[in-house]
Amino acid sequence: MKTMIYLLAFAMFASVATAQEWSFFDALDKNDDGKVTESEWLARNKKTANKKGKPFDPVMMKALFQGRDTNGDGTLSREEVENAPAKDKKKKKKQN
Ligand SMILES: [Ca+2]
Ligand SMILES: [Ca+2]
Repeated sequence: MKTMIYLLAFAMFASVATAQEWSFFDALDKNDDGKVTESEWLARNKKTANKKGKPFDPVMMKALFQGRDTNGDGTLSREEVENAPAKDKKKKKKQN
């Protein structure tokens, strides 16, 4: 069940991320302290959703945040942010 939510969130997120060439981590890390807190994460995703006129689902976004927080410290490092969909993104780029 949790996996399904994550996959759904991932699919939604991936479509947003692929359109962006700039550093997603830098966009998320508003206060530049080198880590993305849950509130930074939610704020950014909410902004993106609003911009695109899409509904913002904080529960889904929280699940996505937790899915990325691989070491479970409650914040996302640059590595954690860039590892999940970025890998996928590079693969797709190579094929094109
Ligand atoms: Ca931060
Ligand atoms: Ca972490």
